[in-house]
Amino acid sequence: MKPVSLIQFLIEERRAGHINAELSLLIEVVARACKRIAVATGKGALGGVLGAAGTDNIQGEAQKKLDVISNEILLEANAWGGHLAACASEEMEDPQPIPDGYPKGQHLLLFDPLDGSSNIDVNISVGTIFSVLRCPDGVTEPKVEHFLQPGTTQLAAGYVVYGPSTLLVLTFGHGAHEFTLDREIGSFILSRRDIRIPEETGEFAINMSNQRHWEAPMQRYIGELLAGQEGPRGRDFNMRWVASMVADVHRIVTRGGVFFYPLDAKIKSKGGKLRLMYEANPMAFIIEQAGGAASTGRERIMELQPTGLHQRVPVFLGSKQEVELATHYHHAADGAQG
Ligand code: AFP
Repeated sequence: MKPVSLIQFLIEERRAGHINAELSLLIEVVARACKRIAVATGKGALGGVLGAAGTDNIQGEAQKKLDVISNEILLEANAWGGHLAACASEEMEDPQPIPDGYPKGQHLLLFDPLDGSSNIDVNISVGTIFSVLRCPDGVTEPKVEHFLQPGTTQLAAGYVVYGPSTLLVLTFGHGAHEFTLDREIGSFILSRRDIRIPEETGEFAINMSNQRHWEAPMQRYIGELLAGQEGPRGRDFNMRWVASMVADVHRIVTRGGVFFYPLDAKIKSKGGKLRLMYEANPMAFIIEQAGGAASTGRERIMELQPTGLHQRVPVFLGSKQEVELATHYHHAADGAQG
């Protein structure tokens, strides 16, 4: 079969009526920016880009130099194309308007420019996550409130993994598709169309060091997995934790599995660890499009009405049966308490 480039794929999606020309251009621009981020991350120590930037982001987390560089690459690439009304990023407190003098479009772009950045210095996969929303009609100066749309309204979502190879996984709500960067010709090439996540799995991902801080239903669910063949599940489960969400999610969309970043006593007041608008929602959209499920343990992630640009939520996602069972344990515990 002849290789299909991202550009060809976008043209097909336009012809199928799944996207318009502006959204197609937006994805091309994001993909091009991610190629530049791949080059910057790939240089490692030789590029002088490793280590801390000496600043904190809006969440109070120390920024890596590559966090700042990746954010600038995405902002700069998207400023002038005429496809965006505004951008929002993990690295900036407020949305970034399109600079004066450039045409404005109808889309809102949210991104985590470099997810898993604490892994950069040890040469483990990191990634970019993005979500695209429509700017409400008649709004010319988008504010935070215009971004606060539930995940079900996303027009597109994707992530790029900067690993042994650079990969883009993309959805417009008509399946999830994977593209691999051909470094020699500089193009993303379709490598898997219509990804499907197996409903069942024997592999889970969670940071076990937080176990003692979890809520009772999470303790129960993971306790049963750990009990293996002798426990109520009657079989053994394997565990993986990269601590780069993009890498953990990509493993799940490749060979199945389930990922959890649940609520725990240390982060309860913040609402969770991962960010709804540019981590949980886009990943939930991709996972659902690939036949999986995504929940907070209590509600479907994509149905949450956001209350803040940098809002955090618990995240359970991946193989349907496991997400549903863990969610069921939370509902059962809530019911018993109520
Ligand atoms: P960083 O971007 O600060 O490295 O955080 C990564 C992340 O947001 C997500 O990608 C991981 O799944 C999760 O945090 C890892 O969290 P722990 O370090 O608490 O395991």
